[in-house]
Amino acid sequence: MTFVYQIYPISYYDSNNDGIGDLRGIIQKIPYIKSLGVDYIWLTPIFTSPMNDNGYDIENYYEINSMFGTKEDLIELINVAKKHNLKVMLDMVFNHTSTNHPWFKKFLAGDENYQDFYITKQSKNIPTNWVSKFGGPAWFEYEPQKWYLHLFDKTQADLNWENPKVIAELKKVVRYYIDLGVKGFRFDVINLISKNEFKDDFDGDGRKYYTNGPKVHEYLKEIVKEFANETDFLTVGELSSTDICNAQKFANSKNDELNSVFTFHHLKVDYVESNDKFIYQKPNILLLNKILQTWQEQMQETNSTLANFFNNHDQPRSVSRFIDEKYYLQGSKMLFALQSTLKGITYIYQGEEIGMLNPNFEKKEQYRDVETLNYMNKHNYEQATKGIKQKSRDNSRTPMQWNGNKFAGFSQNTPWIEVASNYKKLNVELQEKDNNSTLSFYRKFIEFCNSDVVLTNGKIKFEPYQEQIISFKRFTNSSSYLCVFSFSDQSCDYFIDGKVIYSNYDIISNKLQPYQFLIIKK
Ligand code: TEU
Ligand code: CA
Repeated sequence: MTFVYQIYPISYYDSNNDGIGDLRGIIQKIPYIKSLGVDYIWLTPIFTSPMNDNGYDIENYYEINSMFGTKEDLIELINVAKKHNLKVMLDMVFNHTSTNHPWFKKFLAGDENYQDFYITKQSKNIPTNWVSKFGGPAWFEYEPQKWYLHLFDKTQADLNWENPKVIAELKKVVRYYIDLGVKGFRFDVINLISKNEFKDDFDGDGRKYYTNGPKVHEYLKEIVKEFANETDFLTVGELSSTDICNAQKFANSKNDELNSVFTFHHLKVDYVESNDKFIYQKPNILLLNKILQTWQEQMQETNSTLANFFNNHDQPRSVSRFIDEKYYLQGSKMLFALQSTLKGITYIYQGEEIGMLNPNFEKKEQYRDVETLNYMNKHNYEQATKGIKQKSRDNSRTPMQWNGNKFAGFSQNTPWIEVASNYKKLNVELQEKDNNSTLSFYRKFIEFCNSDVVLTNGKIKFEPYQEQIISFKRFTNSSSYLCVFSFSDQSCDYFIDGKVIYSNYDIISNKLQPYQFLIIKK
């Protein structure tokens, strides 16, 4: 099996005590990362950037942001990782660049070579009624009656992939990093790159016109040619609001597109009713089961690979989201067992391996994320607090909790975002000493999965849903497991038919304990 560890560098480990995590900090932690048993590390963007969207607004693809370090630091990181048998993946943000990028500046200055680099329109009124993913209109009027498209922040201008020069430039970027020794890429919102119908959306926010556009697979295949012959190479595409049919193509087994894909339907189970993620809602487990089943079984049919995850830098902490925090120890183990026994590649987001929780920020001033700040500007904070606390992207961006010292051992100086106040109880150092901790469980479970043929190669088939219980079979021709996951905070009756080979509880009875999981050999 393949396990990938995602690092959000700004919050991982600060080696020079300026309050900002950096590449040399990651280098120091490589032995720790390797001790988890993972195969790859994925770093979210580390390139020069004004940091309006924490690096997803890239100013220069070839330069390392000085707050993170230098090109030499990156090379050293790749080499140290390699010595530990770890491969490094970088994050390629190719749907847009920062408006500070020289291409954009040349475009604005009227340079002929750059007039077709971005998606621009001339019109008296706003070209379409599309809504930016961070709120507000998706077009910016940079000169009277001239507009550029920005599906995200207004400082993130959408590139025009219709222009072959853009594709040629982006191919150079991937080549440059492959030559440095990088062994994979994560492609940011890669299914949004093809846009050709610029129409008003009367019953939506415009996504139907720019998601999985007509040339998206053609464009991607062109980029992928650049690393078709690389070995041990792993790519994952982030797919925004995708359908299964397109996801199957992106992650097909011919390897002419991507090796795997992230989709988000399973993490919208706590905002289906309102369609506004900042309105507080409890997750709907019935729906979670249905989405996991549909995606797992249908991707399997075409031999397409899913990237399985419950956490990343855009999502609240999964334990706070799905588990009553009273049971965080058992719950964190159950969630990891679920995501690793599904078929596909398992992604672990920093801090998840110690069961980090949402920080529960009380004050407006504690938040940093552009999406959250935009939302706060438009809504009454007192009324929206509960939802913001539950869903803000800052929930996962607080510093990694290394130990019980000041600032959780992340830095000796005030970090760029506050440390969650629970760090004295919840940190790596304590969990290293505890054989029953979430951290110890992650290590053991990864080893177990890697050594198990059924989990590595077996097929998957879901069982009928029972109140708060998700279960499925993993099986080969010769063996079969029933994997059972309780999302209930109560114990409930459950008849075990077979031998339990793994659980997060010592108690095995005819009752499932709160958040118990079982792997049962038939
Ligand atoms: O995210 C894309 C995306 O659509 C979301 O996960 C996004 O955070 C969410 O819709 C907001 O509600 C990617 C990156 O992971 C994210 O950090 C960037 O902000 C975004 O692209 C723009 O590059
Ligand atoms: Ca630093």
